[in-house]
Amino acid sequence: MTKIKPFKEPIYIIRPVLAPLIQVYKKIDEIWESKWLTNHGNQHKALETELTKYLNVDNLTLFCNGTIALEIALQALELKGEVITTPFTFPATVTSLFQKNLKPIFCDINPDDFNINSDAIEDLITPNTSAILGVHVFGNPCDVEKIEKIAKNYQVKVIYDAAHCFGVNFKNKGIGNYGDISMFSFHATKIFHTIEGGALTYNNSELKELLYLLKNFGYGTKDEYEILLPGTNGKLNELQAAIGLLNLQLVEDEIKKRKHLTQVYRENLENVDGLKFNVEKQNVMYNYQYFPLLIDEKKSRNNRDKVYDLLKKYNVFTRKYFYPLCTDYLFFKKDRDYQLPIAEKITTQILCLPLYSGLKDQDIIKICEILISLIK
Ligand code: T4K
Repeated sequence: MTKIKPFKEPIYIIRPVLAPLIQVYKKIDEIWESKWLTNHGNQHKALETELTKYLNVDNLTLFCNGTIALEIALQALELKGEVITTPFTFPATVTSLFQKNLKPIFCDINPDDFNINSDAIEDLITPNTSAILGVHVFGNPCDVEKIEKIAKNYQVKVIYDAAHCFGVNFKNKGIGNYGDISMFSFHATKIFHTIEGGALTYNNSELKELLYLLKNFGYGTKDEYEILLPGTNGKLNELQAAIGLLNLQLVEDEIKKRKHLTQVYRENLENVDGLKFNVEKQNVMYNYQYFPLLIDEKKSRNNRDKVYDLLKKYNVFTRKYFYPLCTDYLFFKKDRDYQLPIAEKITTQILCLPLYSGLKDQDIIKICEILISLIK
């Protein structure tokens, strides 16, 4: 330990955005008054409308969380066989494939943005491939244009896990416009949240009715006793939708503050040998959901795992998103020799530092000082 004193209170990777309680009480009042708690009530309708506008998309359907939303997306597109995806993601991306009896085929990632390497996708396509499932990791858009070309050529679908991407734009278009379907997560740890929640965005408006059926037990809208499809319960309730409406008013400010704090991190860490963070790309409007960096074990006094443990002694709780790789899950049986050198390297070096609007410049500067003392 160096002479730097630990933080008095724990600093977590993220703290949820919290709307003023007085506004929350007002919303609860409204909901109580309406006696309508779930099953697509007024709050739900209003949130769907507002989010469609905010995310700049044609169609949007709300869900109880991002994982269920993704599973339903796979079902709605009637995918079969193999889906090409990334091993560098949160378990939900890949477990949703297992849930829908789809076989994940893992593609390596780019060293600079940690997204699926679009140049390596074609080699993995077989007659059994039905889709490409890309993840816009940490809010960095995948190579959407190349992926679209490949998908057209091979007649496969494209789904994006945009869990980290609320408010991200690429070439002046909301990121949810790319691919056949995109999934957003509204978990409490996300820049915009409904405590738990999620959404699918899509260009084909014909999907709307199907998605509604699938998230509502398969109940038809015409005959209330008719079950048309093997659906599930994927509904977002009125309280969650109301929290979303309140949080939507806070999101711009949250992004602005995080952008500033990200700048403070960058200024304090940019010349530290052994640390690397990704460069912002042109044509992208970021949301600053996370601040990921790589720790090069050859240049640092401590490797990533050691740094992660030592930071805890200073009351700084970072996260190794994403470690382990999905190919290392206990239940995953490798039936082929995957070549994933970049993903294997990145997963041992990645560390996401605390980033949320409640942090002050001095907090970030102190985190940087501690970090540098552990690296040099
Ligand atoms: N795809 C991707 C690429 C994803 O990253 C995710 C979720 C999904 C799909 C699935 O979407 P959802 O089904 O969740 O909508 C967290 C989130 O739970 C998870 O939603 C998120 N990705 C993932 C990257 O992060 P954990 O296991 O790291 O969360 P947890 O509970 O350890 O929280 C992290 C820190 O946040 C805590 O140390 C303290 C703070 N925290 C957390 C909560 C829940 C709070 O201050 N207050 C809170 O209420 O997964």
